[in-house]
Amino acid sequence: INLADREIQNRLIHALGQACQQSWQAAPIVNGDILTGKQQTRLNPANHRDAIGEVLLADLSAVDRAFSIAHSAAPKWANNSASERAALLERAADLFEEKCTELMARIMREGGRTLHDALNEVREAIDFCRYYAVQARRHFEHPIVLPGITGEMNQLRLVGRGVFVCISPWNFPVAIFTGQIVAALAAGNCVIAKPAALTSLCAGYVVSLLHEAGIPKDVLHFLPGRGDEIGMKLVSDARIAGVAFTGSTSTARQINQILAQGERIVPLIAETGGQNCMIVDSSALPEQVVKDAIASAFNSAGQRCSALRVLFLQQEIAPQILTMLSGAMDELCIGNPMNFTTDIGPVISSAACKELRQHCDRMNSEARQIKIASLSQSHAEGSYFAPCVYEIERLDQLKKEVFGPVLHVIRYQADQLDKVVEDINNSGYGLTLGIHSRIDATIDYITRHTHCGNSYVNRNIIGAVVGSQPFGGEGLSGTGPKAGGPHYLQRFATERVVTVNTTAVGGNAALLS
Ligand code: UN1
Repeated sequence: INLADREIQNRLIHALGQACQQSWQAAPIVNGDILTGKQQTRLNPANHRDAIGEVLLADLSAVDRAFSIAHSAAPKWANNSASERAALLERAADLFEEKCTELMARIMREGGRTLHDALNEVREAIDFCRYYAVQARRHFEHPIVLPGITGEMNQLRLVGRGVFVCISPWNFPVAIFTGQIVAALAAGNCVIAKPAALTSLCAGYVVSLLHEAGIPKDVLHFLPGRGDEIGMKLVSDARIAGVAFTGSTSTARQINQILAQGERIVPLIAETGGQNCMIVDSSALPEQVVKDAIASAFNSAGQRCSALRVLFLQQEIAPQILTMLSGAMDELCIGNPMNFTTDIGPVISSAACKELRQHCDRMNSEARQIKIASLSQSHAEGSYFAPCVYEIERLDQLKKEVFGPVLHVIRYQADQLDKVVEDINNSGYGLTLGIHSRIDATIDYITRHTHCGNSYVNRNIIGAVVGSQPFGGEGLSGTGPKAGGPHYLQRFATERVVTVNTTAVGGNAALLS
């Protein structure tokens, strides 16, 4: 879809307008049965008054039911051929394409994401389906034959582990939710999906499309609810075979602790927060820096774990960059996410606004405010938060990840680059990093010495592309492996080696052929 094309814009507006007329519902689904539960109304974060649908929260008893059905379904699903599972994922991708505007409408109205973000997000979900389908065929369809001594044959097989619990965030309510589930399914696992409470309408629709694509009802279950209730009960269950989690570092820690209790030893695949920095030296191109810093810090209202939080500017170039940055921020269009011209929509909730305000109050007393974008009266009714920039002195003034459109700037002297690198590493996070420089030796030094999962040189630091830029961090930013990368599915599987003595009486040479 080319959004610059007028004709396409008109068709999209029409389709979105129709999709937005509806009131949506999401309910727990176990074995295809739609369950009831406590009802919660979802309001549009762009105005806080538009009731966009109802979510029925899963009862705790649904957890046991989902586990027992998924557990029974697991052996058959794991023994299906990988290409059969891949074909279902490809059918799901086709359905997502067909239902693109319905998905976008939910992402915009429930998640407050802009039209451009919503379209990119649907594309990303489709990419995950197609990419993991290819990876499943490549790594799971045919066992690897390994060398051995004469008279023996060895075969390595990748097999689904059992029941995976997928717990997803609200900031990519369709793409990350879909990506986790389809990876676990492609690797041969059954799935119980727990969406973010704030974006369960998006998630419920995704599950209905996956079922429609042919994912068996006993293989994929859906339990909307609170993390500290349903989420905790799910990860406490003895039948769990693994967890895929994207969200905050503190929740990942909590999940780890719960998993460590009891008899189980199961993997946690966690993608968590970041304290992402961009280092700009005096050889950088100012126009490019400003464009990339703005996109990285403020796109999606800064609500990406990949977003830029701290801009390190070499002293010589700092005044010019800050003047240009401030001017460029005057051009940002903050407003209704449904409009084509909107750059920045609301943040997810008024609670998120409040937390950001608290951070800015602290910054107002201990840092220098460089810029704050202006909001108008029309923003008052939604959870809009004005993008802003503060100059601070040290990275450790930021105690934790600030999940919104707040950018921090730190100046450094030319001879302090190694100290900058050391400080970034000392934050403990290691997700994304930006470098703006035209000096190869500087780029090489930084990329070799920083512990970051994804480094971007002379460009923005968001929007990792499935298959090209596998995404995920290290340290406090996550366990890896990288989503959308060639090693992701393997982590959802267990490896089994079968060795056969082919010279034994009765010879079993055919067994592994
Ligand atoms: C997240 O915000 O949780 O690179 C992940 C990006 C996205 C991933 C963000 N593909 O911005």
